[in-house]
Amino acid sequence: MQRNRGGPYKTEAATDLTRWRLTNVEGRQTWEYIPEGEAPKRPQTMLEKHVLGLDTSEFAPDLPTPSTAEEAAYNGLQFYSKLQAEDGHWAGDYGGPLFLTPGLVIVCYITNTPFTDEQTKEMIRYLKSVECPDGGWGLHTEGPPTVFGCALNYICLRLLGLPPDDPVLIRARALLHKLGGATGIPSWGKFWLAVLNVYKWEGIHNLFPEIWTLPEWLPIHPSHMWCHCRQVYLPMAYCYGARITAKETDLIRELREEIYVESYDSIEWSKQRSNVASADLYSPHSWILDTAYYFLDWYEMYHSKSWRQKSLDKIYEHICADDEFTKCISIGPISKTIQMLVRWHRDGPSHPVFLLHQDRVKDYLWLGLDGMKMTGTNGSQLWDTAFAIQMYMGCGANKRKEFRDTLDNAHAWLKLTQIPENPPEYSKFYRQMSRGGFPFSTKDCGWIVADCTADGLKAVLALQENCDFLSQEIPEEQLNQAIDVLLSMSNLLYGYSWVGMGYATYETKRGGKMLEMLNPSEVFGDIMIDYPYVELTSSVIQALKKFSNKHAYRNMEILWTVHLGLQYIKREQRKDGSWYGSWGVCFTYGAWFALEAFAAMSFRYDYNNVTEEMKKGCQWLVDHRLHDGGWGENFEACEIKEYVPAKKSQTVNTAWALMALMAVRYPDMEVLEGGIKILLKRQYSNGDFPQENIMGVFNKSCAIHYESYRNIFPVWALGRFAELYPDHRLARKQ
Ligand code: LAN
Repeated sequence: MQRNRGGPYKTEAATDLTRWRLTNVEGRQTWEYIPEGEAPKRPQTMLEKHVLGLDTSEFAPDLPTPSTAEEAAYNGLQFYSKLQAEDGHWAGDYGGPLFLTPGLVIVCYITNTPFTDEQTKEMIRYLKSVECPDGGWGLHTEGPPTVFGCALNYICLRLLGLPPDDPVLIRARALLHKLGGATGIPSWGKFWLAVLNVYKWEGIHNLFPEIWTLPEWLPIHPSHMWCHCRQVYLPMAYCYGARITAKETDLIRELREEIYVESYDSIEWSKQRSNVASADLYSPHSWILDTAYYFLDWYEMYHSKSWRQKSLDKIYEHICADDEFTKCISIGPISKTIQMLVRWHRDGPSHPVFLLHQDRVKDYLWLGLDGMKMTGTNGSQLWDTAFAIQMYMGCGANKRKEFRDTLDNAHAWLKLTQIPENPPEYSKFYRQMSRGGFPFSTKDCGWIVADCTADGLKAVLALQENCDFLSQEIPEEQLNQAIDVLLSMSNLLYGYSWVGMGYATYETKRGGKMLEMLNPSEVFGDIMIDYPYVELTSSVIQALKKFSNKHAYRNMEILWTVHLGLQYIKREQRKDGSWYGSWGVCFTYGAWFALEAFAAMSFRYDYNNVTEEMKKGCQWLVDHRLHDGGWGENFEACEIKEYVPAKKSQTVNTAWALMALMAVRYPDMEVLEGGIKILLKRQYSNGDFPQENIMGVFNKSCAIHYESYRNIFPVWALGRFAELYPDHRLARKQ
């Protein structure tokens, strides 16, 4: 089935785009529409116009045509400075997954949380914009249609007010029926449909809320799971246990008639529990999981009421804690939405925490080129800003006066975003220490990530070591706290193999790989535990090394950690010399992180100490250039874990490959020239770059869009080339 490629693409606006304003306070991004008739208090900024696809020529006019990498990088930096938000961070679109907005719309429907007319129109526009070429929707914007995507987004549009005879819905319904109808929706979809009262709870395998009351030493206890998995199944189990179900309305009755092939009353619900359409299936149930379900489903028929209540109370306590720690943002969009539903159900619609949940819906709604969508987290603020700063510093921007404010403002924002305190009683809620760490998005969210901490720290160190004009400083003690966090996240103490030690994402690796046999999600891979990853390990190695070059704090431990980290990266290399990238598309992303780790550990071609792994890694990159001299990969590589070339080279993949090769000072200049020429050719005259294929991924199967990547990585690569090879004719004017 056909899929879309690339984007977001600008589509026809559903509202007057000139009336939208984006406010950025301490990283919190909110879009507001100024009602017709009311005069705007300020004109639109460059950032607003840019992300909405309006004319930005008054802010970002054409720049002198660059003929060298240095000039092109300079153009890119000038352009990107104009996109910095007023609070110092860089804001952008973080859409891509297509199973988020429907959940939110369902919860808002049930809890009577209104969207404004303009939000509604722009959400409808979004789903129309990302429809697959033959109709319907997939798991994400570059995926082929699935039952999950079609059923949820069909329902979403109906709840937003589209009539069933709208052409988009006619196409989606036909496709949904062709795929077998909504009975074959994967388990997370079954959950949403049951909550909305268009599917029976009986058609869902037991979500077993009681698991939360089992002893924590049991390997299957949720405290051993990956935090995202744990935090999603937590409120899901509550809804299941309490059977939270929407009140039947006419619309709900209509939906029951629209999304199934058979008549609603004739569906045998208990037979649908494991019914998952083949178009959706990525991780089939293991026989162990099926056996477990057999017993759990049997137990459900006779379950103890008091144990159930005790379990729900415990879950509720955990939900309250997460709401408190994250100011109702939660760790991600799914848990946020379901926790909002639970709080409404248990505490009532006027409870202050539910009201805060309603207010925090805005944080997840981004208005992009193609309409309004719920984003993968409440933004990618820290991640983008940390990389942006490293790009500026990598291009030597601190030497140009004109970028001082940009750098100073970003530094102030980074300072403010470092987490100042641990959540109260954090270990009771299976959290780890976070004081000193950096989150992926904002301080308010507060969930820290290992590589976000590492890259946040790298950015701060780069600024504080090289800019004498900063108006504030992050004191030594706080830098040390970031080191404390990073060392606390090492997997050494958790029995991970001594021959190497990789870093996981938000926490240490707490469970065995065997737990993956219990992955109930059907659509995602590797979600059960927090696995070690090449990218995260590399980021941490780089940060620790950079820190220990100038600071003596915990030096021995750092030495051990980086050594074992590199061993892990070596071990993860595939036979053909490549590294699989888990959070970016795909092998060029892996290669970039892996080779940077070697460089950080001072293994480089010009030091004459290249290892076999490095040679093979570089050779893999050289061998996988496309005919035009650049690099390009398609998202499918992430799913099948094999290299899949894109039709033409992609600037971001090209930049990653170049950064990797330059990091280790790969000596063949012709290879570098080929890539640099591509970047020079693709850049727009105002310093921006074209948006090409989607470059982010999670859990093997879902793509996610990082708007900043197309600006940051090409410019960083161009700047690195100009800094490293100043005498090269492509680098600088001779
Ligand atoms: C992210 C986004 C950032 C990403 C990196 C920092 C790039 C990575 O190096 C570590 C993992 C991390 C933090 C990450 C984890 C999973 C997230 C939060 C996401 C991909 C964004 C969305 C995704 C989340 C799980 C989406 C909700 C879906 C579920 C399956 C729960």
